[in-house]
Amino acid sequence: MRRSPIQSRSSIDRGGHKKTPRSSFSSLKLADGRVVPFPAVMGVLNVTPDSFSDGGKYLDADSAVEHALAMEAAGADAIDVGGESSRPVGAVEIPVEVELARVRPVLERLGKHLRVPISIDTRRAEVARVALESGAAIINDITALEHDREMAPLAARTKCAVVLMHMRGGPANHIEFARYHDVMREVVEYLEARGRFAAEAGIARARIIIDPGLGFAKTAQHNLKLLAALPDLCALGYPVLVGASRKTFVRRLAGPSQVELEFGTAAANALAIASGASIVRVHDVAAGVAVARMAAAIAGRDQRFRLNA
Ligand code: PMM
Repeated sequence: MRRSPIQSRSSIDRGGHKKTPRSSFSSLKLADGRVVPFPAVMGVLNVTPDSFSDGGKYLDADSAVEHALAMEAAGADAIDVGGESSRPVGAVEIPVEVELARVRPVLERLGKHLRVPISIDTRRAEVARVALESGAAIINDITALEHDREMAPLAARTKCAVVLMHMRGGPANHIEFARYHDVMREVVEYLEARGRFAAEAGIARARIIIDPGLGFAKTAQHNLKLLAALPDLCALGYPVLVGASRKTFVRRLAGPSQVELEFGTAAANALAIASGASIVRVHDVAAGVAVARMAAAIAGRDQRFRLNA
């Protein structure tokens, strides 16, 4: 019988304890020579009127750029700019021109002012192309290069890094597709296949990042199972990005107040890093950096945060 990728990779030590597989990557090396050390904190900059947690706050370019610079000063290792909302209920599909009009002025200015890499959160090659021309180095594609067939060749040609996220359906209707026989197995198998697709399209393996897509066609139970199964995802051999920040399942479990949401996010991120995640995508960068430092040190992944003892 053919063994599944999960079975064949699960690592049980002699005492029968499950070991956390270590990612073989300690950093993301970008084609321009910049290095993003892991665990890394990616700050979210949504330039949308309706994103779930920060919709409407950074619509004008001045406040968006100011916020990006503040996140960099707070220790963000990358800034993820998005112009299309994917909130679980009520997201509106927008034409590419609208997405471009939102992100272009922000990207042009960030390209000149930001030292840390810019990531563009888009599923459209046209938007990604404009972002890369403005200096972006990472394409964060919530459809794992499926939505736009030009995306993979663009990424291969420009040698940028890519985030391949698991989702079903589209940004506006994904929650209708939150049905699985075995969510962990299905997500792992999907991301393994998309990683292979990206590599075959010519994207360097070391610049492929995978993401279980918490909240995208997932119920709270699905998200919890995926977080618990992160070591199996890490065992695929790609850096893993986790986006738990302020998502609905955190709101439901930890509570809706600002403090509850931030602590709930912190708990998810700490456990994700302890389980091998390489990048956490967050709204509150200062909190994310503190969590990354602490969790990395406890998990023995403290390459940047070593104490001088
Ligand atoms: N979540 C959102 C948007 N983009 N990209 C990746 N790779 N992973 C995520 O989990 C993710 C994403 C939605 O959250 P937001 O509206 O708070 O940005």
